[in-house]
Amino acid sequence: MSNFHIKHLEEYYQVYRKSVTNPEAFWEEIAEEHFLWRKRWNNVLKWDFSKPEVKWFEGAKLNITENCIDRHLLTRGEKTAILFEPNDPNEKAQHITYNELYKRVNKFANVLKQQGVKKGDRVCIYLPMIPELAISVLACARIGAIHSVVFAGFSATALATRINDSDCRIVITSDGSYRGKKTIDLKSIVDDALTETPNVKNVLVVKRIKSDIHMKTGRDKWLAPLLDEASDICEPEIMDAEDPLFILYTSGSTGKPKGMVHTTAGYMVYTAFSFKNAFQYTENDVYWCTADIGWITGHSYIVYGPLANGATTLMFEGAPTYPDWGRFWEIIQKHKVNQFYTAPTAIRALAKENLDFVEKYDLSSLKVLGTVGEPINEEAWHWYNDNIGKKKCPIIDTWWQTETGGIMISPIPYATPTKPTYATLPFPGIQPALMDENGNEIKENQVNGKLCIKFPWPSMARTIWGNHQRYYDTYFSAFKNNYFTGDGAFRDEVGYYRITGRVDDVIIVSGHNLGTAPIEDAINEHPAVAESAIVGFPHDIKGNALYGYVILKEIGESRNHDNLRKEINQIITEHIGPIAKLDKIQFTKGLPKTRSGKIMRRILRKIAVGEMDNLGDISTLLNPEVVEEIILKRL
Ligand code: 7RM
Repeated sequence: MSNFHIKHLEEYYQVYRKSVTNPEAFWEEIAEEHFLWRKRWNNVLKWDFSKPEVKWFEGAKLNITENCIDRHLLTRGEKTAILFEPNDPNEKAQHITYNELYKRVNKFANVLKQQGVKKGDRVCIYLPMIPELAISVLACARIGAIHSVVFAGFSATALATRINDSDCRIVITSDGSYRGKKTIDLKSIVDDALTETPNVKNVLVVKRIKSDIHMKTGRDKWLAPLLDEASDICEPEIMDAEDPLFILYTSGSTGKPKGMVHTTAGYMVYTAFSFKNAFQYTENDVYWCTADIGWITGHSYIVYGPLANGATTLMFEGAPTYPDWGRFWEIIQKHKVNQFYTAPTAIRALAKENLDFVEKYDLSSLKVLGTVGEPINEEAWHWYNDNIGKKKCPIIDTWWQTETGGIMISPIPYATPTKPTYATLPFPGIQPALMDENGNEIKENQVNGKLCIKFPWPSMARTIWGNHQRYYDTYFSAFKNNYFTGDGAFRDEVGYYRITGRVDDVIIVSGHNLGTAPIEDAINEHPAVAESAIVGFPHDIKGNALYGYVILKEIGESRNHDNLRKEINQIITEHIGPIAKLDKIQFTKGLPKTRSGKIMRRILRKIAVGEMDNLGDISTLLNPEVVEEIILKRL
């Protein structure tokens, strides 16, 4: 039996039991066997959720890039570490070997040093999905600088807020980026942002689109000539286990974005461990996660987790729609991808298109399919299972958060029997709890509750940058001695978890707790429906009533809308019961989404209750224009 690579359900239960009976021994064994340490730890774990304070592997010394790169050189030097697939299908893919990655990271690290970056300094990275993004992340880690990657779809204002919050003095960006048919002038967004960031003195610019851009003398420098002159050897900075590795901002329901701080050793151990088990990666596999490195999914499961396992990790620069809706499937065929990890929102968008886009390609290399980011509805799950996995690939519905650093609840493929819409079982070392209205743990099965984690795990965030009090208030104040996730969950008769959505998405109708996800699932079963979102609005009798925003497929557009409304409520009645029927159904062309594809229910809720002048900041939305359409056609 191996703690690090679980292969049967039986083994899962054994490993799980061990991990909760003696967590310290469990993680110590994994840490000892699978990583390179410069000095051993004194304590495996010290914790106190009332502060909160959590320390894993205290006293240990290491560098995460030695674990992700150097130690693979002897056995995997010529293996592809990063497989880069450009936006333009006619541009050649790049196979960056571990040997080459070692040199490029070291050169980049030496450039950062030469620019005055020191251990503990914050470095803002604002780059598209090109190899330099992964390389600059690793270069920071090499010298002990704290990276703060900002997703390159964010606006100048959002970028400036993040730069100032963690006081980054240097920004790494590019002259532009390609996405589908568009080129985006990233550098001018940075220029705009930097009018509001007095402390940034230094901008390093990667050339990607070879455009003639404005370079501010004394501040902006092209990266290529600096890299050319830099040595390809850079001794790793030896870090303490609990030294910060990176900051990553996540937006809360209120207030400015929270800079979640992740530290070195625990994050490394857990992302490596969870990558191996969640994807069942074996040596010659090609693994592809479609997320952007600007999100936690990209940090943990494009960069650190895969590289710590010596894997080949594919990075895709482009969009799923370019040159057409077949691009994902074309890439899977071209690079014989074995594990594919994407978001339900992408699956739903792809499922709306003609199946010919899928059927043109040979997807037989696939072994594991993953989803992350939001609940996957039953219809999308089956579409993914039938058409992409051909019913032969387990689907791992992985639940986790920026704050958790790694996958928390997910099937282990080929071990855990899957169940559509269920994230199933906790990973070893993860101790979930469901809480009732009074803050007490519910021990029974077949119950709904608020999802907490009652024991620390190695990759949990340690604080919010510059605001430990907010960290406590947000996550540790609602349930004493528990980390509160903000999500609701249902636990079925065998102990499988189904994430029902953010707890603030729970709507109480006539005294019944209704999660938005199951209702949306039911609606999405209607053949004319592409996507939907439910919110509550006050109702004299029921307390709350339900307002549904529904996107129709083409076949729906031509049909009588009143009939469609009746049919949708009929489906809801069949799936959940008449209690969950919608009072209002508004058909719309789009739903307001965050840049990571999550529906912004907050905005929909405000519109449903008629608080249109008080929508808050909608500038960070992916598609702010849909808000106007929704307001105009409000019922
Ligand atoms: C990895 C990531 C976190 C929130 C989380 C949930 C929702 C994520 C699932 C999910 C249902 C899933 N980080 N969420 N995964 N809900 N099933 N498999 O997404 O910080 O950006 O978001 O996303 O509400 O709290 S995140």
